[in-house]
Amino acid sequence: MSESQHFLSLPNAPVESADVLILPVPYEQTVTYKPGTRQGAAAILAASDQLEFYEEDAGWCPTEYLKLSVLPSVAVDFESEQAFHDHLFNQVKSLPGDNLLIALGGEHSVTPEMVFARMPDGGTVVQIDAHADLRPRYHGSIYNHACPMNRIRQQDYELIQIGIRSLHAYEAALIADDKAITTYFDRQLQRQAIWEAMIERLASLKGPVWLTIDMDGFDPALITGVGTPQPGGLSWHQGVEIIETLMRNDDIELCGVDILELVPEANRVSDMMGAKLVQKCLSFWGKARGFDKGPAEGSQMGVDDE
Ligand SMILES: [Mn+2]
Repeated sequence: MSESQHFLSLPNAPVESADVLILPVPYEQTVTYKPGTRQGAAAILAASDQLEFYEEDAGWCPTEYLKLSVLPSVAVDFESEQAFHDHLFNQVKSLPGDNLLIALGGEHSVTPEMVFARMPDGGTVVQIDAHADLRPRYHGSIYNHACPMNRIRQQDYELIQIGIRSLHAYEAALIADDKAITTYFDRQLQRQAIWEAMIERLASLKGPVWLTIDMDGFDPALITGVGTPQPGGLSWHQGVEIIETLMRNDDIELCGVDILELVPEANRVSDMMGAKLVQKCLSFWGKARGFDKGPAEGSQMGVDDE
């Protein structure tokens, strides 16, 4: 029994009427290097206490209009990896649609079941990550956190990878062969023309889309709190530009976002970055969908704003 959790310390709206669902998935079973990602979701929610209601990029207070609900954490103690993943699928499948789902990890192995549950008719997965995560198995398991994008490709979703800078030769060959995978390697993105082409690709996407953010996609000088850090990576502003581009694209149906692989650290910088990523998502998403012109009945109404 976990006590209830909150975003921005706001009261949780009823699930059925919430515009934004935040789902903690504190699963850590297959990590290979630095442990602690099971604490990631709780740390992001704790850090969110320190955010302002006002979101400075879109220039509004999203929670004046958006109703948020932080759901109970997904149960993670099961006899097998498969049993957990089946449970996760059913749990996500049972949620109402027509809202923004933001899942907080936990390790990267949790993405496929959420995509399968929330985006059953196919679509595009946009992945921010240092690692390709395209291994067919790792340490004997298809559920390892090195494998989720392979599982997603097996179900025929298109894949756009951003920031990749660590991969097996097998994964490099797969990327070269598979026309449904577009990989923007980290080093290439240092060239402005390639960065702009990537942003243009995101701006012109259509149909169902899932955004998966492995926090190690960012520069570890910016966010040290990840399980498998790699030098290089996205800057904060590059990350925000990617999120803004996707959230403002009206031609896509955004089926969900996940923010994963955070390993909280004592300095709390990484935790705050996770919290602020959540805020950017709901701000750009809400503004692009005209919530600011609707009734001011969001979660912060009636709450002391000091
Ligand atoms: Mn990953």
